[in-house]
Formats: sequence, C-alpha cells, structure tokens
Amino acid sequence: MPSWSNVRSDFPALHQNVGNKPLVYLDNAATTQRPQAVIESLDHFYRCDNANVHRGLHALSMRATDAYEGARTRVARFLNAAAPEEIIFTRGTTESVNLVAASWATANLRAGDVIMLTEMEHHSNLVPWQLAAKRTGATLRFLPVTGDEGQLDLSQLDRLLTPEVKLFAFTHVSNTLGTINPVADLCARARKVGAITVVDGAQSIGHLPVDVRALGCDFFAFSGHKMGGPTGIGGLYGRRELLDAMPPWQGGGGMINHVDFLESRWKPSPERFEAGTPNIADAIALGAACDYLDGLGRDRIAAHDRELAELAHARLSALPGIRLLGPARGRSSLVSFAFTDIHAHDIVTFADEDGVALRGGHHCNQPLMRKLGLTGTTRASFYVYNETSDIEALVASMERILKFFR
Ligand code: 7TS
Repeated sequence: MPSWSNVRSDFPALHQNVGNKPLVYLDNAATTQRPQAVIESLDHFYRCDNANVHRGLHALSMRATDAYEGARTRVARFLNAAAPEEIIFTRGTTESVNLVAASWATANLRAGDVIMLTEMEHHSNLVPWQLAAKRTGATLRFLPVTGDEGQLDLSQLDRLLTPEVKLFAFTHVSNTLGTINPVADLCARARKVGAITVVDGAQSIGHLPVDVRALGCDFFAFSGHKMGGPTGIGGLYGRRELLDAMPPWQGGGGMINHVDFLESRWKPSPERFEAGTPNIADAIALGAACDYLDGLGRDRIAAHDRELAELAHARLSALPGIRLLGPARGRSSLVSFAFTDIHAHDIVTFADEDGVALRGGHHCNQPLMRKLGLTGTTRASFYVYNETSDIEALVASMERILKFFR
C-alpha cells in the first residue's frame, strides 16, 4: 500500500540530477513518472508469464489471459463502469477517440448532422472529428471558451445544442487552461437533445475520481501514461448497448466469431474492437497503476494536485508582466502562463538549466492559442510526488529568467 509520507521514493526516475541540479519534474500533463509497482509489473510479466492471450491452452497463456482480463476488470472498477466488457484497451486517448470517430460516427452520422466540440479541445479530440465530418458530411460546431479565465461559455449551450447535434465531444480537464468542465451537466444537457457524449479524460483520469456512471457519459477516453501507467496503453469506456451496436473499426485476429472467404461475423465488445495481439504487458501494468492510485486515494490526489496548482497560480501571479490562463481557483493540476516579451521555448530551455522540467508551446491546442492571441504558453503540471518546494524552484527559475531577459 503506497503512503503519502514517502510517495517520492516510489518513483525511481525522480531521483536524479539534471546537469548538477536535482530534477524538478513539472511536465506531468505530458506524461507522469511511473511508480516502482508499475515497473515491477512489467518486469514480472516478461520474466514469468509472457505468452499470447486468448488463443492458448497452455499454462503461461492462461496466466497471461487471466492477468490481461483481470486488468480489464480492474480498469472497469477504476472508472465504475457497469461491466468489464465496457472497457476496450487502446493505445491511449488518441486511439480511443479515433475508434469512436471511425466506428460510431461513420455508422451513424450523415449530412445535416452536427458534431459539437468545444474551443478548448486537444488536437486528439478535434482532428478525428474533422476526418469523421469529411467522411459523413456532418458539420462541426464549437462551444466557445470565455477568454483567459478559460471557462466554457455555458450561456451558449441552449442555443448551440440543437437536435441536429448527434455527438458532443469535450474534454474533462483542459491540458492548457487547467479548467475542470462540468461533465455531468454537459452530458445531461446533450442527452436531452438525443446527442451521445464523448469525454476526453486524458487530463482527468490520473488526477480526479472518475465515475463514468455518475458523469453519465456514453464514452470516456483515457491514457495510461498520464496516470502512472505505461505508454502505449489506455482505454475507451463505452456504454454496452452502444458498443454492441457498433461495427468494428479494425479487422484481424481475435475479433471474429466466424470467418469465411467473403464474410465474417464479429465477437461482441470488447474483443470486437481489439483486433490483433493486444498490448498485454502494458494493460496488466495499467491495472497496477490503478492499484497504486487507489492506494493513495483519489480524493486526496485531487486535493493535493489542486492545492499545488492554486499555490503555483498565486505565486506566479506576483511576477511582473505575467499572463496566467485558466481559473484562479477550482483548477486542475497545472498552470499555464505567458510573458509577452519572452518566448515559451526560451523559458523552458532556461528552466531546464535549473533542473526544472516544463513544457512550452501550443500544447496541441492551436485553435485555442490563436483565439487567445498567443503562439504558446509555458506550462507547469503537477502530480502526487510534487511538493511546495517544487513550486519554489519553479518561481525562483522564473525570477532568474526575468532578470536575464529584462
Ligand atoms: N487529450 C488531452 C486533453 C490531452 O492533454 C492529451 C495529451 C491527449 C488528449 C492525447 O493523449 P495521448 O496519450 O493519446 O497522446 N496531452 C499532452 C500534452 O498536453 N502534452 O503532451 C501531451
């Protein structure tokens, strides 16, 4: 059972110097570090249980299958899905959104239909819908963002959420603004006009308690590497009745009941959507990441990350000429800021000299950046192992940069 008092010791990669400075890792929105338990899970699988799943009747294959399907059950519990069959393993959020866009959207959308998004979507929850719109003749519509405070303009919702809207896809937490969106409310409003909802959970899965049934969403996409799990694994939660009615999006082994030369019949979900040998070891290690986060307590993780983000927001706001994006309070686990006279890439390069790992750029939010009149921002993002001393290191580094440039 992990404990908050020595959480940093669970993450081997944190304990290193960058140059001659101790690493201060504040790039968690891009990817988190992995706890020892996840690394050991990978090591154990490859050393002891490595075999392909589902098609084997020998001992290792049965162990691998049990562990892989056990991970699915574990992830279903992590999201409070009604059944493991509602969890499809994918490479991550991007692939999960593409799955819904390729399968559900292609089968269900036609000219005259509207796909509604918001102005704060990551490219992963925008470009797949552009492609789906091109394929189906549907059009895109956007719920606006209010400006630097980074809220969705909910006053526009009734006007925009017309019966032509068949699908509403939006992010739970903005990776650039730190805004936490009112997912349950948005899903309920979409349901009233008969639209299905796709929630991009990339930035919430590791930071907030997620209960897909309480949120009332139809689909929820997420990435393992943003919650202490491996890269290359993530998932899509989908409501059973929707998944059962959806066509496959990729064909191959493992997803069929019967194959003939000209035609085939599909297995139900989740196999229908997992053609080919899945990412077995990483799925099992994702289960270990779920155990780790639940061991720390997800309410406590949410409170910890919010406190750090609010403290960083308050401390940075004292810097001359800083433009802070997103809400001052009630934000998720990151801060995003810009100086009119210093490029974000210069800030990140300078901070790296101080051992502080930040991210600068458009954060795959180009349209939002354009709307806000920015080419990019600098972003500091926090996780369970960050401490107030990391924020002091961030602020000290920013003060050094300002002295250099001004
Ligand atoms: N959606 C959001 C809100 C994200 O922040 C990201 C990744 C994705 C989708 C895509 O996730 P993936 O795991 O499929 O790549 N965001 C970031 C980021 O902010 N910096 O690097 C990756």
